[in-house]
Amino acid sequence: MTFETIQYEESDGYAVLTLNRPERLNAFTGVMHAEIREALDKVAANKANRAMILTGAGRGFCAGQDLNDRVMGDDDAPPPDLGHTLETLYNPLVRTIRALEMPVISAVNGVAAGAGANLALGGDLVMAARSAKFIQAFCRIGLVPDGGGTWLLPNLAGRAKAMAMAMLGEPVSAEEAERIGLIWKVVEDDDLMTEARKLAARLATQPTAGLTAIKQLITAAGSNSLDEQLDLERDTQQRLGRSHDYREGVRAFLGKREPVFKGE
Ligand code: LHQ
Repeated sequence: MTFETIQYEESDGYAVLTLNRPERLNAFTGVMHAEIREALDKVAANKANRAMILTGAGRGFCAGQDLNDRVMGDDDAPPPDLGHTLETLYNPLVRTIRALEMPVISAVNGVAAGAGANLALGGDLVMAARSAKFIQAFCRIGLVPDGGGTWLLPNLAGRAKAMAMAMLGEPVSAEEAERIGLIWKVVEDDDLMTEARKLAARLATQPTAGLTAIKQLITAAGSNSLDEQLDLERDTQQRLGRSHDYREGVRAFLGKREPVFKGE
């Protein structure tokens, strides 16, 4: 299937979704939102997909909302309803990616600004090219970080860094992002996609149901007490303990052989 604003491929047990409006640093439009939604439906529908990579074409990852798009309003029109834009486009996107039952790798190839930065940071394993940077550009146009930014930033980097990033809107380098815990790791520019694909292919051989549960529990920890997490761990372990992959993992260990996981 061909798309206008993204590229989509499936191979070796994983999917790659590439934002593809390089002349606009892959800024979001309504069409792009619709195409991403369609691609994410495909990712979820194919059981052969056990990991996903999210990246951008060209020199940018994503510059956030396309400021030329009609949803941002113009001088002659009444003020836009940005809440509606979030409710119908951005929030479902963030929720869908979080709910995807596989690890999502953000491979941040270049600048990630506004909602583009928070889309990247919302991935489960975030890798960035050394030349990439993250910009919470919203404050420059009188807005708050969206795409989950006001939740992600303090959770990942703490209140002090969150405040400075959100209020100053200054670029944070990939190295700084790694240092403050905003992302997992920096890789050399030329190695980014090789590393991301290697990781996705490896994850595609792992116990996907278990990895999905890890994602769910670590997300839940953002708002749960220790007691609630202990209960959740008990219930999840009970379920996973009855799975094929648990049995296979233990048998393979005892048999001193490599496990063959089905993802179930
Ligand atoms: C762009 C954009 C862009 C259009 C670069 N739009 N053309 C969503 C909707 C609902 C509620 C509100 O919130 C949101 C979420 C948001 O994301 S709001 C925040 C939107 N994003 C921004 O404010 C970032 C705007 N972009 C920039 O500040 C810079 O472009 C960055 C720092 C990302 C990159 O700077 P440079 O590397 O110097 O590149 P550039 O500025 O020259 O951009 C290259 C081209 O891309 C350029 O077009 P041109 O025709 O001059 O070559 C830009 O106009 C265009 N572009 N971002 N968001």
